[in-house]
Parts: sequence; C-alpha cells; structure tokens
Amino acid sequence: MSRLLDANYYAQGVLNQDIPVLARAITLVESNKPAHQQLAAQILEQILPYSSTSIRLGITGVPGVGKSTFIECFGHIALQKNHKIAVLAIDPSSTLSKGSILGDKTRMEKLTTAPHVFIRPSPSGGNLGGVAHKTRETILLCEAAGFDYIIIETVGVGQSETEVHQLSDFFLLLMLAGAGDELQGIKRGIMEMADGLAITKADGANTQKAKNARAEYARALHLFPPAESGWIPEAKVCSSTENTGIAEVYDMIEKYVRHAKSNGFFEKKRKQQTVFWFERLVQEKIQTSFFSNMLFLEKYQQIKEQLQNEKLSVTHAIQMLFAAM
Ligand SMILES: Nc1nc2c(ncn2[C@@H]2O[C@H](COP(=O)(O)OP(=O)(O)O)[C@@H](O)[C@H]2O)c(=O)[nH]1
Ligand SMILES: [Mg+2]
Repeated sequence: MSRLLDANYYAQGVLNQDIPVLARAITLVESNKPAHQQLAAQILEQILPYSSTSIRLGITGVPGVGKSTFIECFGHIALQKNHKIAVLAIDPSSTLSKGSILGDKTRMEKLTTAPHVFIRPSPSGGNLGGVAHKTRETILLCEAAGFDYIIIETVGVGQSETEVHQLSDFFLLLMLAGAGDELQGIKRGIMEMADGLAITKADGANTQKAKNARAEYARALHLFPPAESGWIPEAKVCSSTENTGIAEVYDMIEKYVRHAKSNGFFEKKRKQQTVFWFERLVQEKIQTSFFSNMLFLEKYQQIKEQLQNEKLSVTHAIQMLFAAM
C-alpha cells in the first residue's frame, strides 16, 4: 500500500460493497504498523453502526476432518437461501497455513468463483488472541459490506477453539467417526462449547460407523449441564462428497438462531463477546507495555535466574518483581 487514503474513503467503499476496497480495509486491520492500525480503527468506528444482521458460524475440528469441503457444500445451501457469504480462515501457524490455504482453495473451488462469496485467509503467525481479534474486526467489515453469513474456519488445535467460540453465534464441531473410541479424541471442554456437532464423511463403508458415532455423541451431549441459551446441542451426520446431511446442519443452525433470537440470548451473547474481546485486549496491552519497559525486563530476567538457581520461591519472586516497579 503506497499511499494511505482517508478513513472516509474506505468506510464508504465498504458500505458501497466495493470488494477491492473491503479487501484493502481488511489488510489495514491485519497490519501491525501503527499508522495502519490507527486508520483501521477510524474505519471501524465509521462502519460499526452499519453492521448488518448476520449469522456468524464458527467451524472447528481436527485437520483433515473435512471443514473446507463442508464449507464448499454448506456455502451453496446458504447461497440458495439468498445469503451473501464470507469465509474467513484462522490459522495461527504460518508453516501450516501455506499448505492449508492452498488446499482450502482447491476444496472450495466452486465457492471461490461464485458471486456473493468472499473468501479470506487470516494472517498467520503471532499470538492467537491477536489473530482472532483481527478476524473479529474483519467480520465487522464484511458485515458492513453486506455479507450476512460469516463462516469462520479454524484449525482444531489448542486454544483456537475458545477464540473462535468467542467470535461465533453458532459453534459447530466437526468430527470423524473413530473406531470405538469416539469420545477420546476430543477434549470435553470443546464439546461443551459446541452448539452442534456433525460427523463428517458419512459415506461408503463409513456410513454406519458415522451413524453409530452420532448416537454416541448425542448421548454425551445430553450429559452436559443445560446451556444458558436453553438450547440442547444436536448431533448430525453428513457427507460433503455426496452432499447428504448438510442441509440438516443448515436447518439446525436456523432453528438455533430462531430459538436464541426469540429468548434474547443471541443479542446477549454478542454483547458478552464484545466485553470478552475488550478484556482480552486490555490484558494483552498491559502485558506488552510491561515487557517493553527495559527496567522491568531486566529485573524480570534477574529474578528468573535467581528462581532457576532455587534461591527464591515463586511467590517471593513475584513480590520482588512488582516491588521493584
Ligand atoms: N469420503 C469423504 N471424504 C471427504 C469428505 N469431506 C472431505 N473429505 C476429504 O478429506 C480430506 C480433508 O478435507 P478438508 O476439507 O481439507 O479438511 P479440513 O482440513 O478440515 O479443512 C480431503 O481429502 C477431502 O477430499 C466427505 O464428506 N467424504
Ligand atoms: Mg481446511
């Protein structure tokens, strides 16, 4: 980007659904340069009142479970229902993302070329909370540009589920049918976050195995304490290669949205998410400002060495560090 235009230009472009301008505004949001961040903040300020009513669908599952292929099928259903779709992929690891973005593009071949579809991989590298926060701002830009079905794909590793959960209205967990050890492959915490679950690749020799897994997961979901939303998560089976079961997943999400809107939970959750990101960024900011202070850093290293030499207790070390500030 050689020259920075003003925030007004970007905000108007986004609101006029000018896709190249949208893409450039997202690049500003993703940039770590202070001038870009400042401009991005001004753009967001301007577009915020215009964010449309949308559905934000987070999709997680282990690499290879079939997320991208699922989105290809699912996207076409949403298109038929006259939605405009944005697909955002969160991949915190740069080495992984090179391969997966390439792979995802071929899996989403038809969707990539469809009108009313915007596909964008998220920046790779860096702290996951930061990446997800940028994705959050990207969502707001896409919504202001008229995209009303936002699909967020994440690699199913570590904390990314928690982050994406905090970006989604509906959090969908995709799973493979295992060989009898269905409940072992996935952490309980992740299942507890899911609003719905789908066993993928329910085709060919795998069909019956998938149905068995579905029944088992449905039972497991019922064992969780009732969610604040009053919604009971459902388990489905689907095949993206045969295009079966995907419409059922779509209907489940619609049903959820109707339910959560009618009891006010939909709005409430979004507000809670905004507060979550605020708190999270304040923490990050405090952390970076402490660690960019040379005096603090020096003291921190010193105390860490003493700690390693077992000359201090952890509690004492913390007291010393902050007393020095
Ligand atoms: N048999 C079968 N294979 C599938 C299905 N969906 C995806 N795959 C295959 O599984 C592999 C991983 O799919 P991909 O969508 O890239 O998974 P992701 O890593 O979760 O995004 C690819 O080789 C797909 O062709 C399905 O419904 N049935
Ligand atoms: Mg993928």
